[in-house]
Amino acid sequence: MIKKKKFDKKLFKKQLESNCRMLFRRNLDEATPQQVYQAVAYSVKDDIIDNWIDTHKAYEKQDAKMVYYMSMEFLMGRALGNNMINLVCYDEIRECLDELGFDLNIIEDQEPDAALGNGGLGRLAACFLDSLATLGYPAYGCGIRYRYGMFKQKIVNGAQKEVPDDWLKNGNPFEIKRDEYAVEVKFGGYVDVEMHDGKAKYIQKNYQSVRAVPYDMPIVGYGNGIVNTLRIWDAEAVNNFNLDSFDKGEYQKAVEQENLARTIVEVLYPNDNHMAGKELRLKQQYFFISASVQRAVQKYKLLHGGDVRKLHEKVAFQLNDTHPTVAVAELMRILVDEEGLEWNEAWDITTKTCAYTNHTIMSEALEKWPNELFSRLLPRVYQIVEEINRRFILEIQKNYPNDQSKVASMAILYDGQVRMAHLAITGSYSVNGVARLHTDILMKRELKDFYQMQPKKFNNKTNGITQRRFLLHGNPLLANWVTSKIGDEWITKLDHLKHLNVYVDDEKCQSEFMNIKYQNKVRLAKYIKEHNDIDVDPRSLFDCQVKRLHEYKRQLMNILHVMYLYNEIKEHPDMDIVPRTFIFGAKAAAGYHTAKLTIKLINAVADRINNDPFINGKLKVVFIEDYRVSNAELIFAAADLSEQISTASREASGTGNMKFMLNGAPTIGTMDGANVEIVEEVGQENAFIFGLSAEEVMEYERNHNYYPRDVYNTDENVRKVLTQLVNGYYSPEDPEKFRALYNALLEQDTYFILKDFDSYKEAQKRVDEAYRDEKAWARMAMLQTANCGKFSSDRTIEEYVNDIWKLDRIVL
Ligand code: 26W
Repeated sequence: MIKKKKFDKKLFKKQLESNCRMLFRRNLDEATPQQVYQAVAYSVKDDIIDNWIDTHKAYEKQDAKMVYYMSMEFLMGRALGNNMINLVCYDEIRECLDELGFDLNIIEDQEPDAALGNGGLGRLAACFLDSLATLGYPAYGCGIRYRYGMFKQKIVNGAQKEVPDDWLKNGNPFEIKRDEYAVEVKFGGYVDVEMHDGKAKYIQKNYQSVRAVPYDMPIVGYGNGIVNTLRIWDAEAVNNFNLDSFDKGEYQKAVEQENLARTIVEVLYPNDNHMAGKELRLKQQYFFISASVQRAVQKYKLLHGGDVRKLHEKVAFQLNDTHPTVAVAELMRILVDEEGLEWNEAWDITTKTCAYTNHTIMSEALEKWPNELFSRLLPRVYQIVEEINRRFILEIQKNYPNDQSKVASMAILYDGQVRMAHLAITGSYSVNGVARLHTDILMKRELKDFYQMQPKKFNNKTNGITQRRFLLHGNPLLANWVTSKIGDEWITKLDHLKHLNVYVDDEKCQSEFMNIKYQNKVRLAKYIKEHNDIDVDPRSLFDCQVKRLHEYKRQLMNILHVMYLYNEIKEHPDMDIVPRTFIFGAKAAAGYHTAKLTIKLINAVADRINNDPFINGKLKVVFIEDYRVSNAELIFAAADLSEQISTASREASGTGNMKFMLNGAPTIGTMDGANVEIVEEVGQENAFIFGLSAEEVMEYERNHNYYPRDVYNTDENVRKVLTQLVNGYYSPEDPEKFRALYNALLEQDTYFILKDFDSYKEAQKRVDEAYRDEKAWARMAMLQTANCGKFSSDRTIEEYVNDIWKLDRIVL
């Protein structure tokens, strides 16, 4: 099955040498590490290109149905290592480089992460592309080629500072500009109606436009010769006008169009789960959607005799959250205005083409655009949304004749706003959540009325992750060990990991497994020493929480617990406690004050504890700067404990939880998102579960009867750590520094941190006890890896394919 091309080392070295000379006019031995990286990347691209061409030929020949995964975010990370892995020539290339005197790790470190995403949703898109290619399904990722990706995070005096991510500075060896597929995207102006043969034609006039130019990146399938495409759009100015024009109006417009092109793809919005409502963001959305949909329709017509009426038989658009939802209206516009179809027929095609995934129930993440803004920017698309809404309301009224409340809860246009989620649901044949609990909450609560009206649309697709990046590439020691025990089929069939279950009681295997963990901890300790100048003991328990900083994820609860432990050790110097290293990594949205203050608190606590000789190495706190895909791989491999402690009901799924599990770290967590299913796979007794259930949280919220002060009054530990937020214990220079955190906890505690604190503390105590029994712990760690099969994105993709997209595998 695995296609392993005979790797010709001599040829590869020649290619490498020649690429280096061609690109930099230098021989390899004179090249900088960055130049060597570039030369290696171009050589790997040489090895990809034939398969890339052949894959697309095969798609055309077989007239395959294609999914377009529409996403504002693709958090790809680095490409070189991943491409080498999937070409099944990683070891060979490493040997080549060794022989030439280069260290592949150092070469890989020259590549900037492609950080075109914020967090979970963007990384999920990247994992899905890997699985689609590996399973041999025809797919395009469609997104934006942001000039600047997710900002780089610097920690200066304990605070986050955002630095622009100039990821294209040295060029991007893997991308190919496809100027021949450029299309025009129009903004603003007004809509004129002209009559042609008794039929109204709607024409957008006096608009501004940009030229959307696609760049393609190869997505290499694992060992199967398939190469799919991530297509990201850049914006260029249309230059069919004359900048020297003496016509003032023309000149003005020319300048504006130039500006539009320059600004539109400038930067990724660094908000996670928070809608900022910026006009430029809506422009970005329409920009890449209009371009992608135009191109998909063009391509379909080219292959099908110019007739679009069976588009849905060969094309599916998967909308990654509400961000690309304007696709519903854009496809309608193309079918009705440009292809001349009747409304009903166009609507039938559209609603058989679009499918929508919901990734969050956080209300502040729901995208709603003011009608004024939407109609000014997209005048014709807005008219179409109005018509979709008008017809949808008629349908609601037909279903619920005497119930205006249903219109209020489901209409697309409401309260002066366009509700993008409602447009997505109405225009899609499938609506899915990303973990069982999340989908249940959508059906029973958030989208209850939609579910009642169209239950068949709703389905669950529990998220997954790709083992090719998060085990094979990120943890080579463990990957090799697994292969030595059960063979390498797990690389494409993660279920096979279950064969490890027979080894979990074998003491030799246990010590091999834990020895690998130890070596990965040494690797991370080295990284921490280099980047943070902190010495951490690889024999201590590595307790990790790495993810976006958000109140609902409760990094604050974690650090409050560290503060509590510190107090305990101070009070009982002989206290017997397993030495722990608490590792945090998180970016906060630039304008999210509470999140940024939490980062300051973590760093202040770290500073105090790490420099307190009294603590004697029992506690260390590390905040890893600029958490991103590339250093995440090191952290997952080295973790002993995975912190998944969101307020129950809030984390739609989580995917970091799966990455830790794969690498043998048990979870301390709430019954939220995919944690529920992780516990189901690994067993209650092999996880540290605590806290309110989703039901209980929602019950408190319904009844408004949670009073954080009650906890404060009765729990001495809580009182003590809260007081330390406002008495200067961690901020002698400014005792009031953490007042806002204190107030938020005591006045609202929206995320039930105080409520869950004691139960969290008890769960942590259970961890401490469990870790002392080395063999039992080794067993529990191995069980994580062994029972992780379900959480491969390969499984998730098979479900999308079977239930939603109905694709056929391609044979080369
Ligand atoms: C409009 C601003 C905005 C930006 C990003 C709203 C919402 C988002 C994303 C949906 C946030 C996100 O990444 N959600 C995460 O998606 C993951 C993949 O499904 C889940 O595992 C996480 O639980 C969910 O928070």
